[in-house]
Amino acid sequence: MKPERLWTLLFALGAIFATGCFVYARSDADWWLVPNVSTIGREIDHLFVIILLITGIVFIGTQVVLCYILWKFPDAPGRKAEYVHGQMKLEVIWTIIPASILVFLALYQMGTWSKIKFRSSMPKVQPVAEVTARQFQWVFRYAGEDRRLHTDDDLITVNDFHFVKSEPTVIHLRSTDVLHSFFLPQFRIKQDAVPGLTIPVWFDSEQSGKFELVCAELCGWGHYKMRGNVTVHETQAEFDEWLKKAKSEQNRDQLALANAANGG
Ligand SMILES: [Cu+2]
Repeated sequence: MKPERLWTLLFALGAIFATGCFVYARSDADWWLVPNVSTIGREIDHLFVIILLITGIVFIGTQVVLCYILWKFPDAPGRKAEYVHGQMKLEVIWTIIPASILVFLALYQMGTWSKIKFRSSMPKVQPVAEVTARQFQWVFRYAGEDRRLHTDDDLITVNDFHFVKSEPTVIHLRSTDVLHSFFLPQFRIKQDAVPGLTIPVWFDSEQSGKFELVCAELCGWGHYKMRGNVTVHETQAEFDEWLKKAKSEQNRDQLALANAANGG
């Protein structure tokens, strides 16, 4: 066998082996398949699968063609490379195909996008909290018993987000310094927090339990620690109970702070 062909064969086998190792090593990692718990997440996962299928077919197709060409046309003594100035027909074809795929994807995802992002499809409910991102934490301001934000009975928590299962939940997202990104992986929600803007974000959960919130926009040296806990309560009563308890703890802490400041 010609050495060029041997190299081609080794290259192809190596690529298959490396892909296999990668898939195997990642098959039980968390980010490989983060389970989805929201209703909208199913539609987003569906879009991901479609895109993965298209890019997967193209990737495998081009690799097969590449290997075939390496195999079929090895170097030979006296063989000169052919100079091709351009091929109008080919270039038109390989411009039109990707362009049509992109147009198809753009049209296909529009329904899902409008459901999540358009203000007109935002559920008509009071925001459960105002979320302020800052270097490097998430500050949550919950409406107290009066269910209105920016009143005296608001509850403030840091990196601790709570809401109720099955109900559409709205937050108002802000940033006080730089760009951050509010990312709830299990809910398939990702929204930039932009200084100067208050952006409503909505989502829901089909499961109660503990999940995580992370910042998905590199925002400075402490970006890696900008994460929070998400608790989805089974019922509104459970949420109210938590709110009441956290509120009394906050009042107690504030009283202790005030006493300390007064020297008592
Ligand atoms: Cu960040």
